[in-house]
Amino acid sequence: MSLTHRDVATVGIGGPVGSGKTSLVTEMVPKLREAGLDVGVIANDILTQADADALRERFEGIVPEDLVAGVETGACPHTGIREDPSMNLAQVDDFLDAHPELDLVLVESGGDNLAATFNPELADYSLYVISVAEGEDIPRKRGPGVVECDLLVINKTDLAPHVGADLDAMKRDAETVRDGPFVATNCKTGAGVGDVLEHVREGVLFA
Ligand SMILES: Nc1nc2c(ncn2[C@@H]2O[C@H](COP(=O)(O)OP(=O)(O)OP(=O)(O)O)[C@@H](O)[C@H]2O)c(=O)[nH]1
Ligand SMILES: [Mg+2]
Repeated sequence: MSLTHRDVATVGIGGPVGSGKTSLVTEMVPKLREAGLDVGVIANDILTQADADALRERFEGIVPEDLVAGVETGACPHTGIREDPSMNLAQVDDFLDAHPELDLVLVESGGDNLAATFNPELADYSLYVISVAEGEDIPRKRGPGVVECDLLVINKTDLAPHVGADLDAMKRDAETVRDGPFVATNCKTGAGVGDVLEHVREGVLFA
């Protein structure tokens, strides 16, 4: 994948409301920092700065606070990441003005309805996070977010037995509906997050 449009790699993180996008970012960032990478984070939220505020607090001491920003997209999360990503792109530029050394920016989308895909101008690589607790038939429904992302993340694997979801069926369906890879994660323990980072590295950082 070539990074022709700007001087920093960007990774979009989409997925339905509550699937674990912020939790995944929370797990990824310390590991990226341990690997020596300078990271910025943008959290898109419909009407608040809630995720950005929570992330800024969690990353205190490991990410400068001006590298964690919220973008309020208004009613529809798709707009800010796909149709008109200008607010997010302006934020990436602001990060770069203050921190030209940046290696990577993570952009969390607001929660959507399986349809949100990232504008390639905004994201060089895209993750789509679904949760087993939303029902085992989510991959089978072939939402554009699930099908078209670079990496599908099936999160909350720990909850599968509690909600009667067949994780193996979800994995089989993910293989059927997608050409690309998927990873199963538990963001409560960090299981699988290393695999997510390997894909991200292959997708953008060492491209
Ligand atoms: N059991 C379990 N809970 C999880 C896991 N990942 C996230 N959660 C919980 O799920 C809830 C929602 O997680 P978030 O990370 O806020 O989800 P989100 O996708 O960022 O949500 P929005 O930004 O509001 O769309 C929180 O209570 C998390 O603690 C997981 O792997 N297992
Ligand atoms: Mg969130």
